[in-house]
Amino acid sequence: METLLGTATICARTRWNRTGIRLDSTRQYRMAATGDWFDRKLSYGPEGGPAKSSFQRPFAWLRRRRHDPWFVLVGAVDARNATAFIIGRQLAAFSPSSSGELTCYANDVWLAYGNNSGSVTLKVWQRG
Ligand SMILES: [Ca+2]
Repeated sequence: METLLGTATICARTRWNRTGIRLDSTRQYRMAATGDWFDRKLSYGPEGGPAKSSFQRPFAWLRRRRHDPWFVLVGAVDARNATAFIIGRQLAAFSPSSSGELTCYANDVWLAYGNNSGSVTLKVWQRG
C-alpha cells in the first residue's frame, strides 16, 4: 500500500528547494519526477544527462555531485550534503538515513545557478 505524501515543485534556479515533505528514517518512500528544466537553453529531464555544450565541460568537476549527471534531481534531508541521494526520474524504494524535511536541487555548479530556469514536479509516496 502507498500513500501520496505530497507534491513539490523543484526549481532549477534554487540551490536548495524546500518541499515541506517530512521524511522519517523508519519508513520507506517512493519518488517520481516529471518535467524539464534548463541550463541556459539546454533542456534536461529529472534524470539529467551528459554535457550538452562546450560551456559545461570544463566545469564538470565543480558540480555539486561531480560523478552524477548534469541536472539530475538530487534529494537530501534538511539540506545536509551528507544525506544527499539521487532521485532522478524514479526512485522505487528509499529509506532516508535520518529524519527531516526533504530538500532538493538540480545538479549544477554552485556558482552557476543564475542561468537556470524551469522546474520539475516531484511526487513522494510513503510505502507500507
Ligand atoms: Ca547553470
